[in-house]
Amino acid sequence: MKVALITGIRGQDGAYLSKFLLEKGYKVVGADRRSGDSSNWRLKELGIEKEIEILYMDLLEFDNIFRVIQKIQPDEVYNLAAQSFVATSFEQPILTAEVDALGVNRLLEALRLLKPDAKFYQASTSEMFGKVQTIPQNEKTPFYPRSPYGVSKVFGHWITVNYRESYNMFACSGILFNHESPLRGVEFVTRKITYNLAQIKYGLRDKIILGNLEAKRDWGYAKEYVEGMWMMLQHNEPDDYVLATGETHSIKEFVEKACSFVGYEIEWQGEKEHLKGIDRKSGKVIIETSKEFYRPAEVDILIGDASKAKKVLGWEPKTSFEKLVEIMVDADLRRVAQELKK
Ligand code: NAP
Ligand code: F7E
Repeated sequence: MKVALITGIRGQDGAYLSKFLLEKGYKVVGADRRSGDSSNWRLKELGIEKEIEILYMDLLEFDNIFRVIQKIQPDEVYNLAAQSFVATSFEQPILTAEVDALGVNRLLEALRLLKPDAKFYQASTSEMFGKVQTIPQNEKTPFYPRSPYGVSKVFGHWITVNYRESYNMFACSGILFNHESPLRGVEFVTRKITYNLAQIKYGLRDKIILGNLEAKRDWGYAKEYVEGMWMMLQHNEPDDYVLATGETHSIKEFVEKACSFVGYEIEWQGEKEHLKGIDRKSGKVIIETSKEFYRPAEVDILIGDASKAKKVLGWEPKTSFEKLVEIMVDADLRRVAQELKK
């Protein structure tokens, strides 16, 4: 039985990847930093909470990482742990760098010393492209990060490449574009929209206040992206791959589509931080914007070219933008209805 260690086990991707690897017959060990929230809601929703061994491991603490690797001797390590919220990285740039940059180095160093033949996956990100230098972006596009998060992830990416080239380790960096799902944290814009819309639908809220609605993202379905992570580690050579859909949509489009699934037709009035989204039938203001949710530097557009992953790994996304929005809206309508029954 292969042993996989997943850091960030309680995050969106950690949950989907765990389920996928359990179905493949892996023993899954989850590294949990032991934060205040011990609800494990994602693992519970997927019905796998009891099938995973959870060990405490924080990417900030080298000795802790060292002991965990020594104890479990993993065959594959998926480093999904991160301070992953871009907005917070402007408030906590040093913590973000400690976890998202040096944390990767700590983990790689422990593996080099204790289990150099383990296969390693680093969760890199399209945020590294930031102020994009080409459209679309692929593995050869130069990085121009626009946040402390993006800058830290560039270090994480290059240190992964460096350990591969210096020590011949099987280390891969997956440059994943935004991937969403019903398990996405509510601080991220897609889930913020779908969850709050469901609350509006059930009369628990009046409106949603958002930031920059003009930004464009390449949004895929997280469940499919974790399969791509695993495929990278099964290939005979370690390498770096972009995973993306090749389509881009603005936040505004996401709002319009999500609203249409709950029966609202949005008409926009005003501009930028004075923009309002009004339901045509009822005349109710559903969306407002505020400077509070704008970032000091924005990533305006992302659109990925995943043709290498398709050609070499046989990976390609299957779920359309429209379907993804529908899946998320449906899940939140169900959740809010259940919350009301309690
Ligand atoms: P997520 O839901 O925010 O999960 C991140 C996890 O990292 C959380 O479980 C968190 O623990 C854990 N963590 C934070 N600080 C830690 C530390 N010091 N030590 C150990 N664990 C720590 O993120 P996700 O969406 O699943 O993304 C997974 C990874 O892919 C992240 O590295 C993210 O940066 C990267 N990524 C995500 C996307 C995307 O669109 N989702 C795209 C590209 C790359 P708690 O549960 O205790 O908070
Ligand atoms: O923002 C705009 C915001 O926070 C998307 C992480 O998984 O993907 C994610 O990072 C866009 C930005 O995701 C609100 O300004 C408008 O332009 O959902 P987000 P992100 O910053 O793209 C990448 C690939 C990662 O690697 C990250 O870990 O939406 N936006 N209004 C808003 N964003 C938020 N959060 N909240 C708003 O109210």
